[in-house]
Amino acid sequence: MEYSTSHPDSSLAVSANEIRAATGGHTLSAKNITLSLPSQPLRYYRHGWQSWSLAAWVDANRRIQPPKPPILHPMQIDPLYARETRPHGSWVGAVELDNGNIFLLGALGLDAHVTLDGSALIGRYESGQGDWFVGEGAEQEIFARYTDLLGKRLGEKQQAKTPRVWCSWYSLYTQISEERLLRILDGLGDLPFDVFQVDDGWQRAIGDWEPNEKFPSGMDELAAQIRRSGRTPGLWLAPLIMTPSSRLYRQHPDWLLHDENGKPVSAGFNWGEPLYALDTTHPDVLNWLRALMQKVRVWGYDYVKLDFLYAGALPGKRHIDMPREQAYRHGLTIIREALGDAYFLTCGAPILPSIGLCDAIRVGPDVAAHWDSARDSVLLGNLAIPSTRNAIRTTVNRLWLSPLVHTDPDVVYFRSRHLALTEPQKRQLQDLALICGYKATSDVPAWLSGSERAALRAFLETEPVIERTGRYTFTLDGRQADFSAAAALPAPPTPGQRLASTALGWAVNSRYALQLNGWLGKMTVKRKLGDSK
Ligand code: 9PG
Repeated sequence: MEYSTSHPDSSLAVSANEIRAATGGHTLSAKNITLSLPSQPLRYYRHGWQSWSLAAWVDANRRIQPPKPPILHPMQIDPLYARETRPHGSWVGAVELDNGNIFLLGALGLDAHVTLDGSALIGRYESGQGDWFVGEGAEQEIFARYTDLLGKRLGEKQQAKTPRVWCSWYSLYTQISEERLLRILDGLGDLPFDVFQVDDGWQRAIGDWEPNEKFPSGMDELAAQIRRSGRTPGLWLAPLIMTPSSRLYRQHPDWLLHDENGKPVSAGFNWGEPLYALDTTHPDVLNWLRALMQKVRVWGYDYVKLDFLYAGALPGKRHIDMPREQAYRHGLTIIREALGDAYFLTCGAPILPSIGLCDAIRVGPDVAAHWDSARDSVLLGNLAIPSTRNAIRTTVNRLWLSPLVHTDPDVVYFRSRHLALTEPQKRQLQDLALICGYKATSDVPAWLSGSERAALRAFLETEPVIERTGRYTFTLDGRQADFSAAAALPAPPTPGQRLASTALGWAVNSRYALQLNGWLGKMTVKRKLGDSK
């Protein structure tokens, strides 16, 4: 079957079932689809699998090596495609045609991948056949057409408003305690935050979602205190993973996702331990998840951030055999039901399978107190590692999702204390949050000067008129914002750097290197907290 674009000398060959006309293009049903483009395109839009995975326009001639170290692959990319160096991405791919149009191939179902091979754009469903949208047009319009169709299949957001959130992670990291959080809650005074969100550090272990000794009054009492201050209590959990030090791991080894050989599937490495995934097709796991979500609601948390969710969609052998993203979506459906009307933010989440079942998705990697690290981005080639530039790059390339779901760009900074960002860098991050309409910070009130606190208040109160003037350019109440420099990829490594890269990649690919790195990070946070109660 032939599919023609408006391009003067192109006819794109498609082998597929029935092609139906849709606004801006066509839809068709196929397991595999190959579109022959009129010529090899210059740039390719690659869309990473989950929140933290890179989304960017890349030079189509550039082979992007998998990020290092490989031990982190399950938590940063779709591990199934770790060896793919052709331009590729999850569910959707797009190219720039030489008439200035964008040509887009996007899956309308789960478990799909798009790859560019020379001048052929290839789409593939992992299991069975599924629907595709193929279209050509101006960039914003063609992505909007794809988004419309996705919304019809997967559902759209239900909550109208995004809350303004104070989140504990990007100042205190795991060094939280009931006492410290209550002091901060008090220090926020009348700053207009809707939600006070407790992040990682309250739990006994990853898997044991009970308060540890730093929360002696219990999580319900903390929620009540937050509520008394006039804010909505928020809580972080990572319900689809567990670590070997948890009781859950010892008690329910059969709940883990296993590979074909019966070995537990790696979900990455964090907190100094390997991570394992729960099998969301196991009835006992689903009952446990339902009860956990209900418990969190009974404690009093009405804003819930669920993290490391990709684990539910990793490749593996499941209790009930079903495609991996469908298995994840099945688990998420039960979670959503149990959460009732709570505001539900997904993080570390495979993007398409989360749409329609949550209120917000984190659409980039974590911000950090620094802009960019040459070690991480050039030597390790890792653009999913926490850094403010990495967060901006991927978020700005995922704004097309905003009609479907609230897009969380991660927190912004107003402090200058304990921060290695310049004023323009901080401003870029703040502007992106205004564009997303999602406002959050972790700044500790005691770290803010009077003028910084005033700037934070103004940010929380403002709702500027946003206009998009280009791929990376916007105006906010007439003021220009340009993310082009942040969105660009770092230059490829020089021959000398490639050598260093190999050595470093090898050196950090071990639990000991990651444990050392984690320990150093913890010491830095402790030092910062030591001089500011
Ligand atoms: C809590 C944090 C915060 C944060 C989340 C998530 O690739 N990585 O090694 C990696 C580790 C942690 C991480 C993101 C990536 O952070 O995004 O907001 O909740 O967990 O532990």
